[in-house]
Amino acid sequence: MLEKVLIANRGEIALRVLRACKELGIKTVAVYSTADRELMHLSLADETVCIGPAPGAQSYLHIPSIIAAAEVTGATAIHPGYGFLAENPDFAEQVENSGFAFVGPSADVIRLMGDKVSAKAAMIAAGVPVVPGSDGPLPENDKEALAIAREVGYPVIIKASGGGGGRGMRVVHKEEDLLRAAALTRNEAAQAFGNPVVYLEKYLGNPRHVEIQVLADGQGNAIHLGDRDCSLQRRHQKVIEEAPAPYIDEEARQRVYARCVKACIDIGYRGAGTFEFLYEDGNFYFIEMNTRVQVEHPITEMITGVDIVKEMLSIAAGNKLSIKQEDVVLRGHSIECRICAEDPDNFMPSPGLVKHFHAPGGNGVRVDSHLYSGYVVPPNYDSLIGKIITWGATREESMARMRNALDEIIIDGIKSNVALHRDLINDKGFCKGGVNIHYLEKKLGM
Ligand code: MV4
Repeated sequence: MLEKVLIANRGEIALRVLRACKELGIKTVAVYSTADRELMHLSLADETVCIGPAPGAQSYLHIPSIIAAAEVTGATAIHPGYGFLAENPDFAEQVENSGFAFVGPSADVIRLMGDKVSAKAAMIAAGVPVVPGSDGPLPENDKEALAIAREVGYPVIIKASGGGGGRGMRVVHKEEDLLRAAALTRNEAAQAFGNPVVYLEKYLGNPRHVEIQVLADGQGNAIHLGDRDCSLQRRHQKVIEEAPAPYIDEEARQRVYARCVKACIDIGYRGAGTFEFLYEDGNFYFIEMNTRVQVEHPITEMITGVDIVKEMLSIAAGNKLSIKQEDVVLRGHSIECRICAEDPDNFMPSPGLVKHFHAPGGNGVRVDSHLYSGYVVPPNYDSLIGKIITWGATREESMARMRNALDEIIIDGIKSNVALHRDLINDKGFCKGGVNIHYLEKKLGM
């Protein structure tokens, strides 16, 4: 097993990774910015290193500071968590070139998936279903671009190859708008991502966001851990996720699982990964792959019993997968509510002193949070302050437990989205299940 892991992150995921390390007998190094001296996991780590001032660019995103912290503490591996440097191929490369294990895939695979055109090409080659489109960069030649869009059929969507997660996209409803939209998106992409390449897809009007969790050891073994529905979102920020995704065609599901596993082996994937799909009319369409642990990984842990973070650490130590596909049994249903420090009226971040925090509990309730009474949420980072995760034998039972958990939770002193969750868990459409990606924004009147 790994000897000493540096956790290159903060907040709830830093605590989550620290817990997994402690279970495995791995020593831990927690790094923190000057805004984060009060973080919960610092007092639980074997060593701590201040890596710089509050702004992310000077601390959690500053590669030399993190590598230096690993060097001075004698860490043998670095876990990036999610966000920050987790999907930065240059970081993964520098970590490995400095002699540390990177807890994640190779820099080459991160780079391959970070470029959405090359990611899609790799999926097509592996037989993963993708959204029909340009299957490569949209040609700069006007006639060729117009021909592809006409063949695909309007509406289409133009996406930046360097984008992802909802950044750098433009929907085009009619032919006369195509070339202008392509030029605009290229310009914006060159500015934002330093890469003007765009590609084109059929625009799906009412899809659901369904993703598939995988684990691979980079030694020829890969498994899937089922799917999650993350359709309940606002401005590309997920609000509630559940596993498994309700009302999915079982044949299509098993087919796409097998293709994701094959794709992992074909691309030499190592670590935990997520294949993101749009799901519409019984069909899966690949859009992106995430090469990191995800915020919503606990719901998959709840229905599989697999500890994804422990498995990531074991894989990074060079071990083969500890579980085979036949050992993975999907059992029951799990829901996650993301708790954010934000103003319920305008969704603006609402940092400050948490005067009192009480975590919910009971059968099938898990709380992943770094919050405690007296903690001050700093204004510098993402507003996620914790996650409530429930499990039940049925979707209804997991929902009933979430309803209780939301009744029990107390967060005094700062504004939060708890009231929104209390509303959503009783929402008629959500209770029925299977809502699409536009449901929440429509409900909120956006
Ligand atoms: C799409 C789409 C419809 N058609 N692609 C947004 C995030 C990025 N990962 C992909 N996104 C979308 N791609 C085609 N061909 C609609 C979205 C989309 C979306 C996808 C998943 C979750 C939430 C979303 C919200 C708005 C748009």
